[in-house]
Amino acid sequence: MIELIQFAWSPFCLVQRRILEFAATPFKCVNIPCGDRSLVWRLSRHRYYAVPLLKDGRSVVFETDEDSQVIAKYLDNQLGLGLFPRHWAGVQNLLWRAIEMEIEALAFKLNDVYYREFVPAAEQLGFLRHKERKFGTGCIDQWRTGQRQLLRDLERRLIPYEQMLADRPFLLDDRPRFVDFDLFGMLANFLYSGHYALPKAHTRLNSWYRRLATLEHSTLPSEELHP
Ligand SMILES: N[C@@H](CCC(=O)N[C@@H](CS)C(=O)NCC(=O)O)C(=O)O
Repeated sequence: MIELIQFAWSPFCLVQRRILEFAATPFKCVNIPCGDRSLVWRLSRHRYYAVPLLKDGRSVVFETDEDSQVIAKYLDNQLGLGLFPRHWAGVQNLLWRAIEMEIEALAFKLNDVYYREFVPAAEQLGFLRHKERKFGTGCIDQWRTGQRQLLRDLERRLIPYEQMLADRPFLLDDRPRFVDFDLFGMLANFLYSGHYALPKAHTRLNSWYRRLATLEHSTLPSEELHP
């Protein structure tokens, strides 16, 4: 059975988890402590320490750079999900960079404000230290103080995605592509603490999110392989 090695709240893990659920393939999430990457380190034979990492029998799959999308492409190939059709190549790359930089940068800060509610007590020191080493002393307090502005920024940065849904059910097409799952994962991270909702003004995005949250590939009409 496929195993997804993860932190439950990680935006990048939430992308892969939703893809696996969409595929309706049997899989198991293995949550590791955020301060102990030894399982990832061991499985990757000392080549990787981030999450997610995917184990599928003897295959161990992980990213090779910030933009590689190796895990999603692997799942797409194995499970035939149509997430990376040739006619959207390039466009999807540009979009996932924007999603993972501009949306993720706000989503994780807003969620981290509530880290004491979802990071196990024994891991909170390591979590805070990791964040402060990366973003500076007091960063989470600053994000808490700036919460309203971060929410306004998120609403504004989501406008193009709301616009993309004006005349089609998914961001690019009449069926979900990788960028739909990518944006979904960033927003699922934003919503993880349970303290937020998607901006009300973005009505199409709200309904897209609800649809994508439970959608299964088998319910979509079949697609020609080489359109
Ligand atoms: N581009 C990678 C990014 C993965 C990533 O940044 N994961 C975070 C957790 S959300 C991580 O483990 N970072 C390394 C660290 O925290 O030391 C992907 O798409 O999977």
